[in-house]
Amino acid sequence: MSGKPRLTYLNGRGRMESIRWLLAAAGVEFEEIFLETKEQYEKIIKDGSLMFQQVPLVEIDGMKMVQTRAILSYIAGKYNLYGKDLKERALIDMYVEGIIDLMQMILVFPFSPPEAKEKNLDSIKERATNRYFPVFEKVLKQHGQDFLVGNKFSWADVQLIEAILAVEEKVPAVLSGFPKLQAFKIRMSNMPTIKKFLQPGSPRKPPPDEHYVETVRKIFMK
Ligand code: IBG
Repeated sequence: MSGKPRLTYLNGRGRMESIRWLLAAAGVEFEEIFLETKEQYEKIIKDGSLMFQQVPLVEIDGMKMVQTRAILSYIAGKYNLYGKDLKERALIDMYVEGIIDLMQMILVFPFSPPEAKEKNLDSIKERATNRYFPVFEKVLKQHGQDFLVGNKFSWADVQLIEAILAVEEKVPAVLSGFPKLQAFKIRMSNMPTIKKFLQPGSPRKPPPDEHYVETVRKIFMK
C-alpha cells in the first residue's frame, strides 16, 4: 500500500471535487478509482466498502470513510486547516456550510431539465450575488486579513476559492461588485499547492459534460 489516500468516485466533479480540492490544497497526493459502470458500484457495495451504499469513498489512515462532510472535516483536522480552537472551528463550519449550500445548486445544475436551466442559472447568480458572496466580502473587508478565519489558511478558504471559480464558470462577471473577493481569488490562486491544482494535468476535474451526466444517471439513477 502506498499510504496515499484512495478516492473512489466517478471521473467528474460531483461530491468528490471538494475533497480533491482540500487534499490538493493541503499538499497531499492521492490515488483515484473511477466508477464507470453500475457493476463496479454494486461490487464495492457487496464488498462492504460503502457504509450507506453511497460514494464518495475515501480510504485513509486505515478507514473506509464515507459522507462528504465527515471526510472533509477529517482532512481539515488532520492537515491543520480547521482553526486553532473550538470557536474558530465553529466559524469555519458556518462558512463551509453556507458555501456548500451554494455549491449544492451547482452540483445539481447539470441534471436540471432543459426548460429549467435558465431559471436555475438565474438562481445561482442571485444567491451568489445577494446571499453568499456579500458575507465573505464583508468578513475580508472588516478584518483586513488574507484568510477568512484566524489570519491562517483554512478549509473555509479552500471551499470559498472552489466556489468562486465554479460560479464564475457559469456567471463570468459575478465578482464585479466584490473587490475583496477578487483580491482573495488572486491570492488563493497563487498559493503554491492551489496553483499546482489549477494547472492542466492535475487531478482537478473539468466542468460536467454529457458523458459525466450520463454516467451519473446510468450508475445512480436507473
Ligand atoms: N450524504 C452523502 C454524502 O454527502 O456523501 C450523499 C452521497 C450521495 O448522494 N452519493 C451519491 C450516491 O452514492 C453519488 S453522488 N447515490 C447512490 C444512492 O443510492 O444514494 C450523485 C449526485 C451527483 C450530483 I454526481 C447530484 C446529486 C447526486
